[in-house]
Amino acid sequence: MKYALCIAAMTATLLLAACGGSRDVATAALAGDAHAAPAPTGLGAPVDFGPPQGQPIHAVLTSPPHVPPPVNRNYPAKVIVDLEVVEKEMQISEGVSYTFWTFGGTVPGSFIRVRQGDTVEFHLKNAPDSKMPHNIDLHGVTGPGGGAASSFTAPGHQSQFTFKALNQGIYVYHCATAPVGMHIANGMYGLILVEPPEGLPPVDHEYYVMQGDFYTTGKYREKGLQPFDMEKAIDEKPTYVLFNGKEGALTGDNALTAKTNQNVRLFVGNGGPNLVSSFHVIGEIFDRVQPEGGTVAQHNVQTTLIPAGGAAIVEFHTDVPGSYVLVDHSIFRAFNKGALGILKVDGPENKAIYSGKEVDSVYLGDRSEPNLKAVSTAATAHAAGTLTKEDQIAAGKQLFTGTCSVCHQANGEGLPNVFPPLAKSDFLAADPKRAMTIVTHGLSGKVKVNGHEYDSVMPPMAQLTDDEVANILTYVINSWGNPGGQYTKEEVGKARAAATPAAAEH
Ligand code: HEC
Ligand SMILES: [Cu+2]
Repeated sequence: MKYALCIAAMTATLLLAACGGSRDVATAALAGDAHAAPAPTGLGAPVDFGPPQGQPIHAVLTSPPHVPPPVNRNYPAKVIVDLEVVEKEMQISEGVSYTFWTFGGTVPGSFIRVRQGDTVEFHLKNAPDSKMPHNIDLHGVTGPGGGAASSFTAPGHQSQFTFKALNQGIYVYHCATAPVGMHIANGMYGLILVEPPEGLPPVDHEYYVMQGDFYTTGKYREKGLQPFDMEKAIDEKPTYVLFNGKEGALTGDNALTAKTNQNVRLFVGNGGPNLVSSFHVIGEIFDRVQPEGGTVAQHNVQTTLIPAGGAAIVEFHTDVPGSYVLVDHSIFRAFNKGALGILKVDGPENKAIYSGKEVDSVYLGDRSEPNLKAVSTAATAHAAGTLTKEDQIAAGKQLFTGTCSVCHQANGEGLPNVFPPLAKSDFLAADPKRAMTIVTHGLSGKVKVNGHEYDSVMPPMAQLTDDEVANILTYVINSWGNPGGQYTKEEVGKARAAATPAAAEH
């Protein structure tokens, strides 16, 4: 019938080609090409791996950055996955909390690992204290909605559906309950690995890293419980771009680890909801990448694109010890929105490959620190009305590191002819209040500090909140032989609002 229609329409050569083309594909599939050995590429009906064998197996689920062990099986099994949706308040940044919606209590959700051909019996539970219904759409599922319609689950209920893992690969799963964007923005995504029948080649470390963009009503690092901002989400203007749902989830004490001379495999997903990730590890070259989670591998890759709702398998060998920085190379996201993690490689130097000299502290600043405890202490004290000068100095010191120290140096001495000193600065002492305008609006033009002239530009530190600026300046004015004093959040707010750039003629 279709063929007859084609002939009837066969007035243009183009159409003829189109009809003939589609028929070739159909014939090839019917002729049984697809029933040969599992083909990594090409169209056609899937290989029938046969019914599940042996006893049902309960899937091992892991929290990020951990990955369950290889399935290590040479037959298809029935695998039971038990996943609970939990809505909970967690830290998104030091001193900043957010009500996340999670698969398994973490962002990203629990990592699921099965083998191609497995029959997966999926149990989705929604905790009784949830406020919202949720469901799950697994990109590794063949079937309408990837399981979404069959898994719609009200608070205090559970649903069950079964699917056969027909295609191997690394797949994103996510909640698909309306408003879908909001459920994803709140952290409802994770990864499921469908191993090829023969498994993946063994490596020394496997890690689970997933990027996501987050939208809060407050600014980046604004303290307290921050609600979701729908307008920012629609405008695709995230407040945070993060690996594993929290600023610092992969830095300091939480850094990923490896030794030199090891093979590392990262399963890197991107939950979105909006941004595409330019995933890069500073100082490493990916020896092998399976872009988009597909079967064809790329080699010698510097940066790999990970679409929202996509994932990649990234592998490299470690040669030189040191800290390797995972970033979204859309780089403001890394240094100003949180998309930054560390892989710490320990072992003997390899001078033949790399000579040495670490510049971590300056490059990463406070983002390589395990935490900003003093900062949240000060925020809590401020909220309670008990903030002391000592709290401010302690918090200011933390914030100074990495924000101001990048230029003015950790000891406040600056760099000759480039960055003026803050230590014993006569310019600062002459008018301490002016410093609030300098930090909030920047400074340019000629300035004379301690007898030396500087003619450069300090950009406005607009990412800092009023209380952060007050804390930093209170620290500065009480350090390195400066005259002492105190700044308040309110004063900084006024200086910011005055909106006239600092005059520099001195
Ligand atoms: C990107 C580099 C850079 C960063 C980051 C930076 N500054 Fe500056 N800062 C400068 C430069 C350059 C000048 C001099 C500008 C000029 O020549 O007009 C300056 C001048 C100043 C001055 C007046 C001159 C002096 O030495 O007393 C103060 C005060 C100051 N900065 C404080 C800060 C504080 C506090 C921070 C952190 C919140 C900070 N700066 C972050 C580059 C920077
Ligand atoms: Cu949901």
